[in-house]
Formats: sequence, C-alpha cells, structure tokens
Amino acid sequence: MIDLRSDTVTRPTPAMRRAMAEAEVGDDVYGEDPTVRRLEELAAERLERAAALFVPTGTMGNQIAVHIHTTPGSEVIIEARGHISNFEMGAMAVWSGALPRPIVTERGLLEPAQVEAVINPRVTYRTPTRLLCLENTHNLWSGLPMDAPLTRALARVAHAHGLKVHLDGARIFNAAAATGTSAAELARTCDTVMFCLSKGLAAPVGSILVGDEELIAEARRVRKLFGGGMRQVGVLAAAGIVALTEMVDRLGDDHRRARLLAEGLAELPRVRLDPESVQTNIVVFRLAPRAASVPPAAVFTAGMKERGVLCGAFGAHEVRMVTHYEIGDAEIESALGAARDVLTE
Ligand code: TLP
Repeated sequence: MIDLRSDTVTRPTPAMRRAMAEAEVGDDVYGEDPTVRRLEELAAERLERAAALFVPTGTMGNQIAVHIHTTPGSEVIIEARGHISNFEMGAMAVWSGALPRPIVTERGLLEPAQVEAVINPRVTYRTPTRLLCLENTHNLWSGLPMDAPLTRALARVAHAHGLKVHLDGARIFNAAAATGTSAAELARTCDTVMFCLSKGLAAPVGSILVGDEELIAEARRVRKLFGGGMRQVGVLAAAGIVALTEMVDRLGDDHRRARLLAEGLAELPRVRLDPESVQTNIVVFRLAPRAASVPPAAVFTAGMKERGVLCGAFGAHEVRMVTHYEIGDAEIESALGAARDVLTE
C-alpha cells in the first residue's frame, strides 16, 4: 500500500529503533528521565526558548496551551479551518470552558485587521477574548506556510489587546524549510509553540510545547492534570531526539514530491487544484462531482484504495494527500497513475 493519508503514518527509522532500545530512562514524573531531559533541552534550544515540555500528542500540547492562556467562558480567535477547533474533539470547551471565535479567510492567512475586529472590548458585559491561535503550516489549507513578518504582525495586534498567542506548529519545520526562515524565527513572537515529532519528522509518538520557564512549569502541572504524566518515557524521547537531529533536513524532498503530485493531479479531469498553492508536504484539492448525488471525495478515495493507494477525504468534495519519508518518486508516479485511472475510467 502507498499511504498518503498523513505524515503521521510513518514507522520509526532504524536509527530511532536503535536509540529507543538503548535509551537511558527514569521516572519522568519525578523529572528523572535523562533522555526526556535531553530532548526537552534540545527542543528548547532549537526554538530558542527557555523551556520545553515533552507531551504525548499534538492535541495535548495545544490543549495545555489553551488551558494555561484562557479562563472558562473566554474566547479563542482562530482561522476557521484551524486544527485546534476542528480536529481536537471540542477539547477547548471540554477541558478549558473556552469558546472558539473562528475567522473565515479566503486563502488560510489571517490578517491583523481581521483579528483586531473580533477582539471584544474589555468591559464587564462582554465575553473576554484571551487567546489567538495560529497554525503553521496550515494543515487544511494544503499545508500553507506563514512567514515571520505576518506572524509578528498578528502577534503584535493580539499582544496590544492583552491576548496571548499560541502557535500550533505541528509542522513548523516544514514551514521553516519552505520559507527559508528558522523555526525559532517563525515562532519568536508567540508565547507558546507546539510542534510534533510524529509528523514529517517520523517519530512514532510525541510533541513538544515550548515557552518561558513560568509557562512551561504551569504546562507541566496541566499535563499531569490531563493524564499526560509519563514514566520511563525516555524510550520514546530517544526517537524524538533522532527526529530532531536527523529528519529535519530532508523535509524539502517531501515538498518537492508534493509539488510533483499536485502538478500531475491538476492535469486530471474534475480536479480543482492550483499546484502553486502546494508549498510544503500537503496536497488538498477539490473534486467536481460526476453526478450531483455522488460524493466525489469518498468515491475517489475508494477507487484509489482498490488500486493500492490510501488518501483522505475531507468532507464530500475535498481530498488530502500527504508526502513523507516513506514516499519516494516511484510512489508519486504510482499514485498519479492510480488517480488517472480512477478519474478517467
Ligand atoms: N493532524 C492529523 C489529523 O488530526 C488531521 C493529520 O493527519 O494531519 N495540529 C495540527 C496542525 C495537526 O495537523 C495535528 C494532527 C495536530 C495538531 C494534532 O496532533 P496529534 O495527532 O499528535 O494529536
């Protein structure tokens, strides 16, 4: 099977498996796992922040951030297709009593004026706005990267109104590769940043939340509250260290292949896709229906599966394909052959 459903599907590399087998461990709830400490130090260093926290999932990292930046009944500004409000099970309402304030955009990029317009005035009779969540790269917008100047401008507006800024940087290293700017620079003006080791970097499990000492100390407390206190978890952190040290530099290969895939797909009937919009490793495209009553995305993904290619359907009309380190040029060619078959049969 060629699995293009996500970059989460990768298996640990041989170097990761070796590092996992050999990892020195201790009880991390007591702060005694040397491998976790090493990963957290390395992560803080890469993002040029004072502190970092290892968490089991990106969702937990994001939701810890929401929890520490909000109060029950407050609003969180987020782009309407953001992961935090669409794919995290309503967690901000469940764990933090917070409400998403979605902003619809045309291309996935928030504008400072749009953000400013939905910040409620600080008066006793209005819902308080506490947090701005950004996403880089933006998953549902075909992995769209956001540059440092826009991030800075958005953070400036939020901070001027007393809001905190959290960056869902699940794929921040993809954004760095695409923009030619370091992950640290892209994230600099955000109070907290979550990034994933288990997406394009191929670790089996794990994400990181970074911020200043005080925020991360509070995040550590909330991680325990959410059930994320782990014990001899150096066996997983060891894979994370390999992810950060060996898997970042190759992300450009995934981007090149995603563009190739997009260019091939754009030539096929019923595909609505501008290949130029694909700048990282995610290809999201719309499919025009063959007949009004048939959901084209589901029919397409079923046809692809029959031909040995897995991809994801988002809603009735959208399909997503994601490249990663187990996808080479041959897999791209096969996937395009299968798509041609399905759409021209
Ligand atoms: N994204 C998954 C699905 O949930 C859609 C994927 O396959 O892409 N932020 C962003 C931007 C993400 O894309 C994801 C995972 C997360 C957070 C959550 O990470 P996990 O799955 O580790 O909780």
